[in-house]
Amino acid sequence: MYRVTACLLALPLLVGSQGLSRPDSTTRAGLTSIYQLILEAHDSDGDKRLSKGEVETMIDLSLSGPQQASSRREMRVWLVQDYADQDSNRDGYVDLTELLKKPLETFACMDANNDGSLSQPEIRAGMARCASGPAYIAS
Ligand SMILES: [Ca+2]
Ligand SMILES: [Ca+2]
Repeated sequence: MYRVTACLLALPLLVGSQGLSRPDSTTRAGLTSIYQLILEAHDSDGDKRLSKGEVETMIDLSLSGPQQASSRREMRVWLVQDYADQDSNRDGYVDLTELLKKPLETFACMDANNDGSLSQPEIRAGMARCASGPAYIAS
C-alpha cells in the first residue's frame, strides 16, 4: 500500500500486544491517549518517560511476530533509531511530549478543517500529503 505501512503498523501492535483496547486514532484526543497508553505500558520504572532499555524491550515485544529474522533485525535497528530521533532534548529519554510531536504534526496537517477529528476524506487526502513520518497510525 504505502512504503511506510510496516512502520505505521508497528505502533498499533505495541498497544494491541498488551491486550488494551485502542482509542480512536482519528481524533486528536484519541491519538494522545494512544501514546499515553504506549508510554504507560512500557514505562517499567514509572518515571513517565522511556529509557533506551524500555524502548528496546518494547520494540522486541512488538517484533515477536512471524517476520523473517533478517527483516526483524532491520526493523529493530530502524525503530530504535526512530525513537532516538524523537528524543529532541537529547536527555536519553523519550517523554510523552516528544512521543506526540510528530503524530500531532501529521494530525494537524491532515485535519484540513481543524476540528480535532479526521474524516475519511481528510485521511485519504492526508495520507499522500502528510504521512511523511512513521508515527501516524492509520485506522
Ligand atoms: Ca521510564
Ligand atoms: Ca527527551
